[in-house]
Amino acid sequence: MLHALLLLLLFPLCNGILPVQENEAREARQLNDLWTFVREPSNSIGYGLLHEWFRQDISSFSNATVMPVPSAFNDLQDNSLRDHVGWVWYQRTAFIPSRMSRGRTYIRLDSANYYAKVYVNTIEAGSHFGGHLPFEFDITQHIVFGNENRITVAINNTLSLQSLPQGDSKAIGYEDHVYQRGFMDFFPYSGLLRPARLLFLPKTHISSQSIVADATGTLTFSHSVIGTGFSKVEVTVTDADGEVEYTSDALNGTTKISKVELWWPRNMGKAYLYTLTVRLLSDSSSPIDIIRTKFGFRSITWDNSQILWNGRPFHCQGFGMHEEYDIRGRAFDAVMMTRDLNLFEWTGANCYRTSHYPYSEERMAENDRRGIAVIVETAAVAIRHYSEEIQNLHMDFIRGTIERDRNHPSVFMWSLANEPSSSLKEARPYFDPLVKLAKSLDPTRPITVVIAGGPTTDVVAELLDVICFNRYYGWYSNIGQLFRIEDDIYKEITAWNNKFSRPIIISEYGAEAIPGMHRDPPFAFTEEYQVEVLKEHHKAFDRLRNEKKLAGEMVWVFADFMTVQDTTRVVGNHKGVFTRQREPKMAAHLMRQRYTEKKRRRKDEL
Ligand code: BDP
Repeated sequence: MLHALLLLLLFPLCNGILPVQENEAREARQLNDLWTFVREPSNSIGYGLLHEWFRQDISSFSNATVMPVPSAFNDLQDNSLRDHVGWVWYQRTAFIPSRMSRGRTYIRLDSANYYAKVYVNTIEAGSHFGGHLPFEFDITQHIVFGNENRITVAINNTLSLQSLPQGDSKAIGYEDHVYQRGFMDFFPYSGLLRPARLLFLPKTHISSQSIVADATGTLTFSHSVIGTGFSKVEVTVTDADGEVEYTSDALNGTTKISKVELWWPRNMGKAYLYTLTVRLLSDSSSPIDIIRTKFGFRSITWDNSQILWNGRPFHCQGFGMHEEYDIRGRAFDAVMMTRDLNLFEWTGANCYRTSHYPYSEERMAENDRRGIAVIVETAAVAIRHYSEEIQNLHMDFIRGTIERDRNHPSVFMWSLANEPSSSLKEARPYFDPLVKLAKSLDPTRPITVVIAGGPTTDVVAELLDVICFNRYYGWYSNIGQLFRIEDDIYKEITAWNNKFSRPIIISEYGAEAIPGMHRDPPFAFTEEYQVEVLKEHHKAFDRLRNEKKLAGEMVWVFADFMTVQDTTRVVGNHKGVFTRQREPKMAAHLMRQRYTEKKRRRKDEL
């Protein structure tokens, strides 16, 4: 009994979704192509549900068209589709061979914004609330093997705006247009935004995995399994050359690897990855299931002013971002992701924040491979009203985010929200349990919230390991007054330092620059003005960094992005140092110069 309790303490129940794998035991079938698409009228009462459209071939409807998956649907047709709020229906068929009946079939959607109901043939397989996170349903029972099967996904993008922690809930939900928005500016792209797949898994299979590997070489792993049809387990750790470093016959375990190669962020060292292979075997040692996961050994710690990566000061220099592009909106696109990350490396940056939602799983794997340090942010932007309902949803999002991304060595911090009203007294009892939940799910990483209060008013800062905030000196405050910026930002960060002894990251600063707009002397909205605003901040940052008062700096924003229509936005937000098409503005060259320059680094930093 005591032994079981000890094991439970060491290896808390392992929940969460596994990344998709194709190997000896697992198959995955892409459902990425053109799906039949039918839109209901904006804010309809849900005709499709009332009339059970999932029972019908909706391609025969007079307004049926097609929609690529993955893609946002908004920018592919007209303005009523662009601004649609309410139900849309996706449908396609998939032939599922008879041999698949030997195992279990799942449908996995990597992201559906925001509420999705999934039907297989005439049966509801499940529903999911909240975008930007994957979900899967076991559909084995609903399938006719050796036959075409109809898959229908009904998506509603209203509900997120009604009650998710995203924007001003009440004001939004009953409006019939995306013009009515919350307090975030990014366009609410909707649809099946990331890959859709059928997974063919063995009847008995591994369903969840947790890996904690630190700079001492200590590795702790745990797994959950669905089904009991296995007799033996084989766990192997191999290094990057395939040399076996460790083996075990248990699903949960802890060990120490000697002479471990550590995982370092770009500019600090090599992003060294090991592979953990887990096999479930039968009595006769034939493989039943197998998964392989790349992971890295590293420790994130922090003191009263700095974040330490494997014990060494890590100064985060990077960007806030959006994972979005022309035409496809916030959909996953391997071409755009590669361009983004290559450009990111070109600037010499070492970290970014997944503002303001978890990014694609493909990108998370690339961060590990490229050595890009990442703050992963939960989809919780600009919460203005605190309620238990929102808090519960927010907890689900935190769980989903941490359970999806916890095994990535590149993730060094969880951001639980962006710019909530953190000076309201209700913010404290709201965030307190969220921080505790995040800590219980992952005691190894610092927790932050990108807070919106000032050093004297904020009630959430006290709960956090690292303080992050966004400031727009020279833009939203005192536009045009470049001469004030250095002093203003220096004084504010010093005030935060004096009040809270902990690392501080300025998670957004910047100014709009309409690409190609120039003026000398610099004038707001020109590329010159953007450069000057950034430079003035850098003067203060260099002083603060030398005084050990600043742990990181992130420009808002990596690239221009689409927003809703607004008097303050000229076809989108133009604070990007790259254009939306990922061409450099003057500011990109400035950032490249800054982030690649070595001489500014303090002696004790790498
Ligand atoms: C910040 C938000 C960010 C906005 C930015 C801006 O965190 O999402 O895009 O302001 O106004 O407050 O450019």
